Amino acid sequence: MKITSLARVLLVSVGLAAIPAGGWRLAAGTAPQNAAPAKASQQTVQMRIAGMTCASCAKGLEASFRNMAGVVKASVDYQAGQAVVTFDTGRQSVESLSKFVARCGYKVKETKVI
Ligand SMILES: [Cu+2]
Repeated sequence: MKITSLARVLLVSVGLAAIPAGGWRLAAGTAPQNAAPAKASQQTVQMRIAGMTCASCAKGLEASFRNMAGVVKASVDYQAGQAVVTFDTGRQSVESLSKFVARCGYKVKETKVI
């Protein structure tokens, strides 16, 4: 499941990079099979999160993170009040992830890129 969604994210990224504005038509002279996409740049952020009141909050937030485009890995710990999220910097940022947490009803107290 995890691998499948990661693969989907990668395929979508490759697709977006490979599809010209006009559609699937390949530009003359390009050789897509040789144009392996560069490994997406990734970052991991640790967030202190307030407002989680039970372990289910953490599980739910973790699942929500994992469904976000560009999120590679996510774990949320209720006891520690902390989330650790690895993301593709082309698709998410510390700011976008923080806003997402706020939209989920929690409060980001502190973030640290690790
Ligand atoms: Cu809860």
